[in-house]
Amino acid sequence: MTTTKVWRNARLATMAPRLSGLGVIDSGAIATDGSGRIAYVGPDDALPASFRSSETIDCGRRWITPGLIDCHTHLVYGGDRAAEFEMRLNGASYEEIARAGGGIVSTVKATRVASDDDLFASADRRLKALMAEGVTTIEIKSGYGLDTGTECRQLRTARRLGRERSVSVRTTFLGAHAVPPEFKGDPDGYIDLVAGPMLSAAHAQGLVDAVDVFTEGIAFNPGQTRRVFDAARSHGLPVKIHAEQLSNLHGAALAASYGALSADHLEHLDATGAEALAKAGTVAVLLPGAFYFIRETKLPPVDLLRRAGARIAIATDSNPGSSPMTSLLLAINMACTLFRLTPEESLLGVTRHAAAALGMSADAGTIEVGKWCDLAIWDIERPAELSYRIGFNPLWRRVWRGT
Ligand code: DI6
Ligand code: FE
Repeated sequence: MTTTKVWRNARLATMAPRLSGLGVIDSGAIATDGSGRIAYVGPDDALPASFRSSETIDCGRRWITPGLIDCHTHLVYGGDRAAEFEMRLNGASYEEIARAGGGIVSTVKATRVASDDDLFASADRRLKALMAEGVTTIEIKSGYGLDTGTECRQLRTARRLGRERSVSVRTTFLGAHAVPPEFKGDPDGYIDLVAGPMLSAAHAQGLVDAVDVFTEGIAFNPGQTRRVFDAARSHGLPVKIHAEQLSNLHGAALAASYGALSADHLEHLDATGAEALAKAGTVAVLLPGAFYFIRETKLPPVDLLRRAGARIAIATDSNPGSSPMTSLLLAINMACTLFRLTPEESLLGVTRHAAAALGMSADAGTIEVGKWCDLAIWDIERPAELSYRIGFNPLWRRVWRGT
């Protein structure tokens, strides 16, 4: 239950598009009316009289941003890959490990044998770490089940996190993440299952908000990607893509042609791909944790994306293989240090643009009247501190749907 509440004496980075830059209001107030949504945002001295007797939180001139949004995670899985980490440090590459039957498939085995409660408990610990840094919305993908039952179990666990914790969860079906052992050598046969009965079953249970494909040499080709996207379209579901992570298969442009919400990774994206994203309004999601963890050297073409006018979001890609990361603040620090995003771009990337990558712009991502009252209140002197510090958490209070 939410009640009428007002946060006063704060500096606001509303991220609202009609204000420039961060949408700063220097001496601001925010009120919620009990609906869990924002009823007033603006100058403190213009706070309507009706809110002046509400429960008041004096923010002591702290900064308030929208609650942060992690728009690309694989949070629910069994086991971990610390042993593989060791292997890599002894010389094996990510692709070699994947081809040798390690990589994603080893997490699939661990996920299939994990109980529902184990899946929930391990993901819950990771979720808590993200929430402690002000995350109020998170996307969680399947893709470590690769059979109908386990894919649905992953999505159900993700939805359960959303019911039991104070966070908004969006679930993405990623059946086309890797070819499971029982379809070894028959990726097309596996895509028959994914695009057919598997997606239908997950969707029929109401577990799917979007459909994703890992389009890559070690995963699925553009033709197979199309088949999954066509199936998604027939169910009326929006699509996303893992594209141009290790090579350029022109997956981003393909996804843009389906009006995808986002195309993610993008280290090997070219100018045509960047323009296709901008034109379609498909958000470019950069994942610096994976870039860092697999010691990638090809930088995503940030300048091409800027020049094309594409929106850029940043996420953790939290997963056991390529980005065992549960800090969105570290992700924006890396986006600035490794990818040379500006602090302003990086903050947009975990607020307004991250909301767009989830198709949630009407509810989240900015501090505007009518949106969910999801706030992060920070003990900082300027917003750039959020991407500047490394391993330091300046969160003072977190507000989800007004509480
Ligand atoms: N790209 C990635 O970086 C992760 N998945 C994907 O499609 C890797 C997932 C894993 O290695 O477990
Ligand atoms: Fe991913």
